[in-house]
Amino acid sequence: MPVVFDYARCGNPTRACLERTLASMEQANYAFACSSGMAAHVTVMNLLSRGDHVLCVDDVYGGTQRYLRKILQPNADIEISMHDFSDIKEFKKSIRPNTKLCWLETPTNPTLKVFDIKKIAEALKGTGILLVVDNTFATPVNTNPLLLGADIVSHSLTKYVGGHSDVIAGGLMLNSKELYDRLYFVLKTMGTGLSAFDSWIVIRGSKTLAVRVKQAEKTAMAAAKFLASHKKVQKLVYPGLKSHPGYEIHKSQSKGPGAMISLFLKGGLKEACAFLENLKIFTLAESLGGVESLAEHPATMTHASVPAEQRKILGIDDNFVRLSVGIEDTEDLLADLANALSKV
Ligand code: P1T
Repeated sequence: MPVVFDYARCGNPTRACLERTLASMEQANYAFACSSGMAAHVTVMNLLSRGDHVLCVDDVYGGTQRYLRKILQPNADIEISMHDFSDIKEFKKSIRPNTKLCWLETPTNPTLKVFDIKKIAEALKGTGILLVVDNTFATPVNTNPLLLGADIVSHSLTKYVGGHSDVIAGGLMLNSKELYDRLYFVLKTMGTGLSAFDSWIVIRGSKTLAVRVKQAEKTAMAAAKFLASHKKVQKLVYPGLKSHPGYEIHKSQSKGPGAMISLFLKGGLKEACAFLENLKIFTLAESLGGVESLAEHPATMTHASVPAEQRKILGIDDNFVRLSVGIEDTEDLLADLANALSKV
């Protein structure tokens, strides 16, 4: 973090204060506060050169995929491949001689797949490939990927850390001074750093992060249990339930299950729309991690830009609704879900 503030694009005292907070949250030596989660991603991706390869997990935020597929690949001649990282032998096979960056989300957006950060980091040891973990869904309250071997942690601070859906911001946390210097050069040159005012908003939100996450998680667990056995639900995915295939892995690397739920209704688009239209407390909107509960339809909203065949493979179908559980009264939220389901 700069100690001399000569021009606010390069650094400002309020951003520096947030960066110290972010570093401590992830037990990192260094942090950057960026103008959005995507700005944080772009800052990291600018470490790449023409001909490099990015090994990306197959289920990531739609905007991340759009950037990789529609900008980085065609414009910068960067190779992209997307894989399920569950099988470490297969994972190792997907590494190419020109792989420079491995991009991981866990749990993933939107299908909540869980991957073993430690095993992936071990597989990359000695290769020089940077492991970046987008920790937005897990939050620093529950998971600290740097402690598990990641090189860089990325956050959309717009979500849980900001926490009030009133700011767009991103964060990067890391330990290496050499990497810090390279990233700082990109950030100051491209102007991907966060403004002083937005830094202040994120600092304010960060103070209640832990209590918000724990309250939301309590309701999310109750909601997941309720939904899992509901007759109108085809499948319920939540890392806190033993039915989740990554339950044990998640438990081993995370202090809590988080407050995101993937809900697959019986039926298709008609049923999903009826459910979404009848929710009263959950607001139909993109984004997540705020104090207010949100519901969205990944196939037509956050992940509409993911190619249809990839959506099919991942199960991002018309009957899929993503829930971000907020901190409203638990009983009220459960009643809202029950009422909306009764209208399907
Ligand atoms: O919106 P922004 O602050 O730029 O963050 C991008 C981003 C990065 N990483 C993850 C895991 C994300 O979920 C996001 C943004 N996601 C949404 C807006 C959404 O509704 O999923």
